[in-house]
Amino acid sequence: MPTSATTLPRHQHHIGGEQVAPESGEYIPSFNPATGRPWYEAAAGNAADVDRAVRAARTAFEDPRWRGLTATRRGRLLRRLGDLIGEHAEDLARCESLDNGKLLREMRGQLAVLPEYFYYFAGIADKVGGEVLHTMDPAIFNYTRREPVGVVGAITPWNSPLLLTSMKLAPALATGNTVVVKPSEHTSASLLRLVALLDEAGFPPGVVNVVTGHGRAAGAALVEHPGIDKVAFTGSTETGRAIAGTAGSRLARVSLELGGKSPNIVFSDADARSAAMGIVAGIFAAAGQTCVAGSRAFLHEDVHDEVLSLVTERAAAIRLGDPLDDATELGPLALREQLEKVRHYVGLGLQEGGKVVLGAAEPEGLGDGWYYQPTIFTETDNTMRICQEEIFGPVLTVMRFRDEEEAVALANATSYGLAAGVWTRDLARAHRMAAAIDAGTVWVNTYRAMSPLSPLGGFKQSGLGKENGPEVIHEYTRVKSVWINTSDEPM
Ligand code: TXE
Repeated sequence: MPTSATTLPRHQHHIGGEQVAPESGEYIPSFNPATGRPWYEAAAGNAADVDRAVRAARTAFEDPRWRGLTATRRGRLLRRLGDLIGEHAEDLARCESLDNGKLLREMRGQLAVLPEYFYYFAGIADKVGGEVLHTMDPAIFNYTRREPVGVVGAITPWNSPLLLTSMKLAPALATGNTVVVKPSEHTSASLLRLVALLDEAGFPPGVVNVVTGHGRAAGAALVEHPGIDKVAFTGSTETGRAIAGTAGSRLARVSLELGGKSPNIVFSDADARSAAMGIVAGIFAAAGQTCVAGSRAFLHEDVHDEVLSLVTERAAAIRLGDPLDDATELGPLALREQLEKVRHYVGLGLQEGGKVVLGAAEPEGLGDGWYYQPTIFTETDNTMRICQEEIFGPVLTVMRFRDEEEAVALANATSYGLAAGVWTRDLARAHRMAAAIDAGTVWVNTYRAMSPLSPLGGFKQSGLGKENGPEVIHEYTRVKSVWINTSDEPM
């Protein structure tokens, strides 16, 4: 890894199995959020770099070393990759923690399950097949083939690079596609390490390529490239909408995993303590920088004060600090811009008449890192901007409700529809709520549970298509219908 005059390590693109310097000669510094200081530079990709990567991916897609592999052999490669991720778990966890400030403890937990994503899709690889169908003519033998879509462009954000990219890579590779990944300009390091493991696992060169760089340069060039058959994106709704417009206008496929403003609803019959802990974990894990963050708590009026005080008490005790320290419960925000965004929204919440019962300040004594205290607003109204717009930080708004109908109305009164939590011991109510809430995931008496086995994806402005579970296979395959005349008669 060559170093610059500033002695920062330099990461290159990964194209066709090789490290490739950016055509522009330019690099982007990447910062450690716990110190506010840069720790490496990543290649600043442009359209020429993207074109090179897409060509490499197309060549690999046509290459018999990949195309000629049986699905079972592809599954074996994915299993090997899962094993290698397990063997390098500590290194990968540490790398991502340095890059985006996620707790090392949490990253270790994530790395313990990450191989399962590759194992699950390794198992699915040779179960993806077509169907034999009836037609109106008995002499016709009609069947469908499920084929890879081709070259996939994956664009991923900074909040969980390894996990969110793996959710795309595993199904894309299981079904025989090749991929060009454009990670966030803020967090390229862990993904580049993962891609080195793909080489080690034996994936042919060019099957997965990485072009690092800014969204408006490398990301936009990837979406516009005619050689990209499908774009798989995770990030903000605004960028997702722009990407869908560009990709859609050239009829490329798109799947989008976007923002959220997820409700966490506590009924009076719920276990108050579990619900309170679920609310705290739902919003303060990863400093609120998760797409499924439970940022709006709705508490039934009979338990409002009790649950709020449990939530506030636990949130006030959260230990902020160095994400590498095992005792830390809340690390820094991943980006300076994100810290500024949180400050802005907290100011807005105060202007709008929200009452702060906790936080609303930066902690002292933590150096130059981008830390913010867990913050709780009460006396909020669901129409306030802090209740409607994704803050993506440790900011919870709390509202009260009177009955089930009002809870549903408030929960659904948002442009988003990613996830929701419901806390109740009433089984019938749990099912009624699960049906009534307009969100792609509903958790009952738990929050943030996720698995490669179960589909994830938002409704409304939270996304398009699904990730994970058997559903995702449709996102990465195309169906061909084959008609064979089995008679000697011309038709
Ligand atoms: O996201 P972007 P940003 C939300 C969160 C955050 C806000 C901004 O609220 O505060 O988005 O974060 C690439 N064509 N979420 O600016 O822009 C970009 O380089 C092609 C929530 O980081 O969505 C990066 O790789 N690509 C979300 C990726 O898109 C483009 C997670 C995401 O960046 C592009 C992240 C373009 N025109 C942010 N512009 C969640 N809900 O999980 C940018 N990119």
